[in-house]
Amino acid sequence: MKLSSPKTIAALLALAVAGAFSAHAADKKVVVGFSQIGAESGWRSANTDSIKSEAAKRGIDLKFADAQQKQENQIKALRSFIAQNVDVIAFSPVVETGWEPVMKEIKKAGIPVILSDRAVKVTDPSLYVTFIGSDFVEEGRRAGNWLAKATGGKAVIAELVGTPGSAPAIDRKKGFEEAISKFPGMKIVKSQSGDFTRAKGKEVMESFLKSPDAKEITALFAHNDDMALGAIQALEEAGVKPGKDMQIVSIDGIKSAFEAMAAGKLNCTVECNPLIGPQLFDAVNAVLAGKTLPKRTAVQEGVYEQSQAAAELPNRKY
Ligand code: GYE
Repeated sequence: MKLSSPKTIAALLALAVAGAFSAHAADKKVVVGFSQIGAESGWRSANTDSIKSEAAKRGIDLKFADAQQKQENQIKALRSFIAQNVDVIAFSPVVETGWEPVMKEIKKAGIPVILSDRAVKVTDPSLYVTFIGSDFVEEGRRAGNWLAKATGGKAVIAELVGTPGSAPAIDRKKGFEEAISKFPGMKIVKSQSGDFTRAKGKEVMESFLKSPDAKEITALFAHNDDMALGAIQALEEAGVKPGKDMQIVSIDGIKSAFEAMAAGKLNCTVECNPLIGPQLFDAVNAVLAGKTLPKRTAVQEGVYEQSQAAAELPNRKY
């Protein structure tokens, strides 16, 4: 065979291309686009840290976008991930609805989607591979059951709701209401959104305290710790003793909630684990390896009271 024959040249070229390609494939990093909701709470910051540090540990090229609690920003980020042709898209949807069009675009581009932390409402379940997150209805139930036990089934309750339309706000309310419905002496008399932030939690609690029937309130259910912590500040400023004059239960289990419990100001926190980075990237690898994943992966979590706070504090990782 003559070295200069067209056939030989074509064969050599093919070899060179294949070699270059496989070398590229070997050092090519997995690229994951992640659209985060924002930085609204201690939970969220811990969640972001978990995702970023796990990606770094595994050598994954993470394109991280913060949506500042706005769905339109998340949709923009998702479209930019399509344009960048990332290997996998993951996101934590701020609200449940309105995702179908952009998720169809992602599917058309052939990019697998993993939902992290919050769920979406879509008619076509093939628009995502798996949802990794907590059971928010169960968390609401746990908060309601704890309050029923602590108050002997008698409580006039104020509720600080999470972001309107978000899965945790909808589901936690549902679970809590279901649990307290078994107790005729328990009723919610005030319910308003504090958008999962400390500042809004404080503001809404201040407005609750200004209402003529404020003195009747004996308990507070906050959909997350940050809002409860804001409310605690409002109560203290108004001369009401949080944790004593008013029983307070919230959800997440962040370190500052344990500190507030140890100080006797918060009564109970229901755990919602934000450290889902490792599970998320396990799912990314499984998807890229062509494995089938369960449609839903739950996160393990518990319920903690004041009496456990001091012992548990040193163990808290978020
Ligand atoms: O409880 C809250 C955060 O989606 C579970 O979002 C999450 C919630 C969490 O802002 O603190």
